[in-house]
Amino acid sequence: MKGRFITIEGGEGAGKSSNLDFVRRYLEQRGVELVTTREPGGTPLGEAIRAILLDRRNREMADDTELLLMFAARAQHLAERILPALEAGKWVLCDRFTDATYAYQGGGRGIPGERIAVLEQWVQKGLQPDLTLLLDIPVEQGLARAGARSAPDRFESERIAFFERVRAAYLEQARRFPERYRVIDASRPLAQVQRSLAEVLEAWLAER
Ligand code: Z5A
Repeated sequence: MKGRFITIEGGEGAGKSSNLDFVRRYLEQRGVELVTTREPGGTPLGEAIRAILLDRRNREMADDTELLLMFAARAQHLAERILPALEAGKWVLCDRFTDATYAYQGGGRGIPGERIAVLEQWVQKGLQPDLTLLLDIPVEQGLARAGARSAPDRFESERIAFFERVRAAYLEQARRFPERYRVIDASRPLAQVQRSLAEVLEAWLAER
């Protein structure tokens, strides 16, 4: 497998969408052939699963159902888009991946990490991102940013304590995997966040 796999993670209002395009342009300007995608979603089937997951009417969804749907969408995404792209030598830039499962279903919902790890191994067969950019922001600041947008989906309707656990779980993942994680302080103005992203990417590319 020749391509590289980069993921962008963060809690509510961290600015993933705002920064994904910046990262995409940064890499393309350096001649990288890139596939940009997202989770849950990224394929027609995955996007249909995403709609079920985000629909506020599905408030009775059991935690295990949510977890299994995340990995069902991921299995399709890997088979249909991510693995073929990497095998063709393209790079993949993905808005959220399995670290989000450890953060939201693990930290947020309280599902034990060992159970998530079983599905991770089953579905990914050892594949991990080469680089994970974590946009970290205090929960209240992120929620204030996100609150300025459209009506909240099923996740966005959660309470502050849920998002505090999500943030803590992300930071714990970053501590567990320092070799692939880069934590960026996303509480600063966008131009400063993007300056940090450029520095991180420049250093990371220089190590390759
Ligand atoms: N989920 C899960 O539970 N388990 C999993 O395994 C996976 C996902 C893969 C959908 O994902 C949900 O799926 C997500 C977790 C769950 N639930 N939530 N919440 P998503 O990626 O679509 O969800 P999202 O968090 O809503 O992503 P987003 O739309 O990309 O939002 P964002 O990170 O907050 O980014 P943003 O839209 O760029 O920024 C928010 C606002 O802040 C916007 O008005 C910007 O203009 C502003 N902004 C951004 N950066 C700045 C700075 N630096 N300064 C000032 N203002 C800023």
